Amino acid sequence: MLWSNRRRPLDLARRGAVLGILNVTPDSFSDGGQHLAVERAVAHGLQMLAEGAEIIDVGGESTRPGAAAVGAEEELQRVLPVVRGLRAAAPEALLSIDTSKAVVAEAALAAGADIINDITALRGDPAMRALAASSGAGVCLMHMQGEPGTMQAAPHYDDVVTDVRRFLAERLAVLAAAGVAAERVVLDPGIGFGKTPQHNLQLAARQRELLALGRPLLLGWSRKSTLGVVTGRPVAERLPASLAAALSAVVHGATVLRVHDVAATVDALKVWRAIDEAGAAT
Ligand code: PT1
Repeated sequence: MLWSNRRRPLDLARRGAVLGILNVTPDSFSDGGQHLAVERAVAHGLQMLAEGAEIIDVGGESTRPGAAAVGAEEELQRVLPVVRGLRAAAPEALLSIDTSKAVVAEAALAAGADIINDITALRGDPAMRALAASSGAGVCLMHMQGEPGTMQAAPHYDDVVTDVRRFLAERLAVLAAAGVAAERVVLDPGIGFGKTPQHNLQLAARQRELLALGRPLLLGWSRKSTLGVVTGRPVAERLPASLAAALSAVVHGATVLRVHDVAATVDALKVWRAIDEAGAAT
């Protein structure tokens, strides 16, 4: 156990918790104005909780390859009402805030978020480390080579798994020195963040080498372009591929799965868990 709010702990010794993606960007819920957009986003978060998500990840800045950065004011306006609304409607839920800006993370934590999900692994904003230490929030440390705007230009590694493992070990040490206990941290190899499809697939195949760092793993494969390369499918047709990647991740030891399609992923995990428990019982 380590990620929790005052009401509910999440058992991170148990594999296969679903984190539902709640993007609050202008392309997601905004036709019809700001008020409606907030209502719809909150409703979508509640829907994912009803489908069995353990955590809702609220994000106001797209970080997919080629995405442009947004300003702090804009990001705050997008995410804060949604965090507030979800916290009010779902006091038990675990909420994470997907941001690289300390002002956004701080306001979201004050509004009831429990976890900082910062794709820069707390390198992007110098104030983020102190906030992580003083707030007591959970932290997801993710590997990324480069920055979202340019990271897919020419990803290069000597050995991607060794490089990612070394990076995550270094970040764990930096955070420990800053007063963020390892018990609060989950690690993420950052699928699609400055990596070719082959790099991503190697990380999936050799996930166990990352587990050797002694922390739970979070994996985000949902609808990503590597799945498009493998299957030849456009983003709207990647659910089967996403389920296969999620199941592979959990079989290889992942604890948290970051997904768009919560109900389908929860079903897939139920089947895996039933098989796993039948094996354990014999
Ligand atoms: C992730 C993640 C994230 N992914 C965490 N946070 C995104 N902790 C946003 C593509 O190749 O994996 N872990 N926050 C979304 N980013 C991407 C990256 C989306 C690549 C799409 C692609 O299609």
